[in-house]
Amino acid sequence: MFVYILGGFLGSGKTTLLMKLASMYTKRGLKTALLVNESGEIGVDGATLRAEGYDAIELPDGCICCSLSGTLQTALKNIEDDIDPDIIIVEPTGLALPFKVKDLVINSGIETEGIYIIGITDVERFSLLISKKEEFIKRQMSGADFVLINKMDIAKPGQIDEIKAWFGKEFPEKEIFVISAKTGENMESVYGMMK
Ligand SMILES: Nc1nc2c(ncn2[C@@H]2O[C@H](COP(=O)(O)OP(=O)(O)OP(=O)(O)O)[C@@H](O)[C@H]2O)c(=O)[nH]1
Ligand SMILES: [Mg+2]
Repeated sequence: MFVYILGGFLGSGKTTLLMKLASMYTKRGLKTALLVNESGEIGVDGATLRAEGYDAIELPDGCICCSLSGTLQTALKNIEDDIDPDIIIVEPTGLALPFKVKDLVINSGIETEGIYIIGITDVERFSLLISKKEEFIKRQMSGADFVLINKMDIAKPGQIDEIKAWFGKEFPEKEIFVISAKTGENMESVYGMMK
């Protein structure tokens, strides 16, 4: 079983990406379970995902990297026991720190073959976010195994280069993919990174 954690700020496109990845894995014939931690705003909830035919578990309000850590670990155990999927995709809230979520997965007692963090950022609000919350974004992206710059379909000239430059300075070792989770543009390169 492989676990993927989608780490990215509010509205960066985690749920949109989650749906694309789930569909890709289903096409590959792999059993996929989705674990979402909705923050109580608009968004795709567990019921919607189940209606799409996915095994989806929704965790209630609160953050899985802090107040709901026990709930997360119980949910992972239940997924292993009841669903026994090939892949688990976890979407924490946009305020979660993915490396904390990863530690919780490691300590949950489930047996995994690998746990990966996908960092996701979007062209729409990157500048604003960095001007206001740069330290948080650094911590949020710090554990990412690779990074997606999402919403390329609405990028203005220079925006993608600006984000690449920031990552190049802060995290020169991280591989970056420029994608649109919405239109599917360049998603093949992301699928290529996934087990
Ligand atoms: N243009 C464009 N819009 C996108 C893309 N990906 C996501 N969106 C839109 O951005 C908004 C937020 O996307 P979500 O997938 O819900 O983002 P999220 O990270 O799950 O948001 P939270 O769970 O609320 O933190 C939605 O209106 C999406 O349709 C993209 O590639 N291009
Ligand atoms: Mg979401």
